[in-house]
Amino acid sequence: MKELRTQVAIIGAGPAGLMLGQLLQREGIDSIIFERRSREYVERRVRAGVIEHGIVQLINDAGAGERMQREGLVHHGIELRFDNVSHRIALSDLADGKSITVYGQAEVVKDLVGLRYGSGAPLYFDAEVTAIEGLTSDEATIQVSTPEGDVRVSCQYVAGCDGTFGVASRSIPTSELRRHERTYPYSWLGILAEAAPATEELIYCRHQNGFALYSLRSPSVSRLYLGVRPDETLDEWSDERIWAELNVRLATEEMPSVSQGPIIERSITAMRSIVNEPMRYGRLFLAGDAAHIVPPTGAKGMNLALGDVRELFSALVAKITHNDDRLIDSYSQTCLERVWRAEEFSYYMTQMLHPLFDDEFENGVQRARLRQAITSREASTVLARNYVDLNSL
Ligand code: FAS
Ligand code: PHB
Repeated sequence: MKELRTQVAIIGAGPAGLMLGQLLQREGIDSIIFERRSREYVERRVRAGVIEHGIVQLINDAGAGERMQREGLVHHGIELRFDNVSHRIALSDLADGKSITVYGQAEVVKDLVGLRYGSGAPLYFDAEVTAIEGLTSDEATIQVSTPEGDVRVSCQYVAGCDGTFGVASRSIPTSELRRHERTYPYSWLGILAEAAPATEELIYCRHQNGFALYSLRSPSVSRLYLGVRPDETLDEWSDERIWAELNVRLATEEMPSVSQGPIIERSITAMRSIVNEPMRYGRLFLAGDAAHIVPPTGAKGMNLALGDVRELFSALVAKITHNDDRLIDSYSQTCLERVWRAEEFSYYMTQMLHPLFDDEFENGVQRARLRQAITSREASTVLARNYVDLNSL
């Protein structure tokens, strides 16, 4: 069996693992990234689309923002739409001039993969981590299965950036790990379409038929979502049915229909909230979806992941370079305070915008929340500050 040694072994080449590798590399700290999927698969995966103000700064500070600055779309507001009427939330006016940038997660991943390869730092695709040992010993080891054979890696620390239900969170003894979970009674059907968006800003819509979101990726590519029942499958949704339902839910007098075009990607994603506590066990640190899941209504998934990485990077530098344990000892608690704030905001946005078909009381509460969000300056300010920069609050 091949043997490798590094300071930090990173499991997963999603935004969290790649960003951590980029930051450590710039600091001169050795790391190796292992990703079980292929490069093509990881770079093609369509997921998040909105980057918070502070996370845009992090990406730029990490030297990974050149294309994002060129191609990303800076937005200063979003729309809340219900009863076929739109209400703008002036994000920047309400949140000290801060803005969001619309730039697909797949583009962030491509940029970080390119930087990793350009630096020559090790990044292995088709390399699945199958076991993690020695987390409470003098050094940890991970086992990796690759097409060329198995690899054993000795390291000082393991960064579990392997998403939900990955080997990292499973390596924390069940006596130590507490998992908190909420599953919502709906899923999101998402499409990517070659169609110039009919809107300048994102539209979050609550319609009696269900939720809809009008987002975008570029001036010629739209990203749209429909709330659907959790048991629905893609083969129940023809292109015609998708477009017809998007038009019904999003139509207003000013925008009677969405722009249509060839659908180039489609998926259905379950809506869940998950928090794993603690986010550290010995030499193992969880970051990103390995530690938490949020329903995408608050656009927090990737932002939360990169917020964890910002914290983990500082903690590892303090320990490895200055032998200072304080930040690694407080890592889990520091992150979890921010994680629960993101869970609360995502829960608030999700509950407010997804009508229930058998609970008129809940629907009444949702409508009251929506009306407060657009009529009360205090409520819209809290929404704007959470939406535009929660990870920096
Ligand atoms: P990721 O899941 O991105 O990356 C983990 C990586 O680890 C994966 O590439 C996986 O292959 C790899 N891995 C797993 N086990 C491994 C092993 N044993 N060995 C090696 N590698 C391993 N967020 C939003 O804000 N907006 C959205 O619209 C949105 N849509 C989403 C749609 C879907 C279908 C999913 C699943 C998530 C979505 N999210 C969305 C959330 C998403 O953006 C995540 O928050 C983000 O990918 C988190 O990044 P990571 O923590 O790096 O995890
Ligand atoms: C997206 O563009 O994919 C997107 C935007 C905002 C969300 C979720 C997804 O809340």
